[in-house]
Amino acid sequence: GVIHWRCSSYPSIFTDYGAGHTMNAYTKTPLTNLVANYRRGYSLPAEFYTSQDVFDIDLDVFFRRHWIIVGVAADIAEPGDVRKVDVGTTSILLLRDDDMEVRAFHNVCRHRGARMVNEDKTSVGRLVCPYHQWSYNLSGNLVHAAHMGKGLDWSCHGLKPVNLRVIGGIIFICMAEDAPSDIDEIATVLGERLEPYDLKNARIALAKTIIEPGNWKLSVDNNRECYHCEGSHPELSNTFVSLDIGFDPDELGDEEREDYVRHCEIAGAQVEVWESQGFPSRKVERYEGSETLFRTERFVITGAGESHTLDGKAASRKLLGSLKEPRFGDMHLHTHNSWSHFFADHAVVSWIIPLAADRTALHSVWLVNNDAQEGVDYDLNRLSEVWIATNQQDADLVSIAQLGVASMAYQPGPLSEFCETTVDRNIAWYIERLKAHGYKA
Ligand code: 3BY
Ligand code: FES
Ligand code: FE
Repeated sequence: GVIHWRCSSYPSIFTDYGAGHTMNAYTKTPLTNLVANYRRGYSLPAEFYTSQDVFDIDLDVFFRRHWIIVGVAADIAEPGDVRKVDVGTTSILLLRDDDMEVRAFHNVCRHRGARMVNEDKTSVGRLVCPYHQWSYNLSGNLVHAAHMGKGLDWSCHGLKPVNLRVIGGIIFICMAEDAPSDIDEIATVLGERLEPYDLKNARIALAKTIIEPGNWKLSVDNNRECYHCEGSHPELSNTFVSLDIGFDPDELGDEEREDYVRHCEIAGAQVEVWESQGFPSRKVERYEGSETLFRTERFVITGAGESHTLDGKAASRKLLGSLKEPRFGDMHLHTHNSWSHFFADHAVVSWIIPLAADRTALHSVWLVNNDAQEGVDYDLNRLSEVWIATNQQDADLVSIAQLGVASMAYQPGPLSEFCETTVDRNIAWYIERLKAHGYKA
């Protein structure tokens, strides 16, 4: 029989989309046209995921001109601790200065511009450029430059600072001079929520980087839905039920629907209990209309109800910060380059950095109470196995998604109104931000 792939329910712009679509890595369609071709309720046209041009623009707009999460303060615990973060050709140093402040500088010497630090992680008294040994203290001031004569104004050759906010122990940076100001609102909401966990005094029990073989937007879109959870995340599914990821009620059996409705009622009531105890837990989300994409909510954990472990019980006996009660839900945080989950006993913070149009680094850290001892208070495998498995499963999904969108047969596909509304809003925010940065016809 005839296969009706030119299905009339698809808007004609997609049926005809093949014209500008090549397997070449470079787009032949200007981004402004691609933006105009985007249709709400669908995944993006292929070039958004495959083109080098779009990738370069994405890095500039979404990783230099918006706030991004690039780590946790616990990673640079001592004065002189330095962490290097590379975003495209830009290299940033995060460090702890002598006054215990976290700072962010461009990793570029003010003499002739050499990259100064080449290790991912190091510890220094001052930053010495390996080229001609110009040196900077941990506040970024130039403190040594030999044979430069009297004419050099040292005060205007310090390291270039990068906009930085440390919110509840999470490090946000923005490389633009005019960084979005709504970070203040996020600082208020998130600062209050993260306070009880005291993450700035937590310890990294495990840090792991994996490569997702796909575009950064496929990685984030994948994270925004749980449509794939049942099929791909057996470990996470023991404990994770999101309140508004949703199902088509008509497709659920009576028993399943009752279970889901009951979970929503219990979770809704629990959120109010937490709120009344002074722990903000209701959903706060910012997508379209907001410069910074942000979502947080405290979810009820199913199973034993304490943590994202295989059995749902806390993995660490020493809880984070001032917490006394292990049933404290799953406070989650989504931004356009991160997803994190905060439990009473540990937290897992994950953020992505695009490496190429079809390659993304996913960094994760598992945080525990500074006093918690491995093998005594927690078993590292039990603490980390659910999210290690989940992130790898997601990386594998991102990989097949990238392979598919790179094919000549791909055309933007319809999103589920029940399970993929956050994907839709994520994509709509992305397009809106491109337009706001001038990429519109
Ligand atoms: O919360 C997360 O990180 C997302 C939401 C649904 C699937 N994924 C686990
Ligand atoms: Fe750094 Fe010359 S480039 S000292
Ligand atoms: Fe997933």
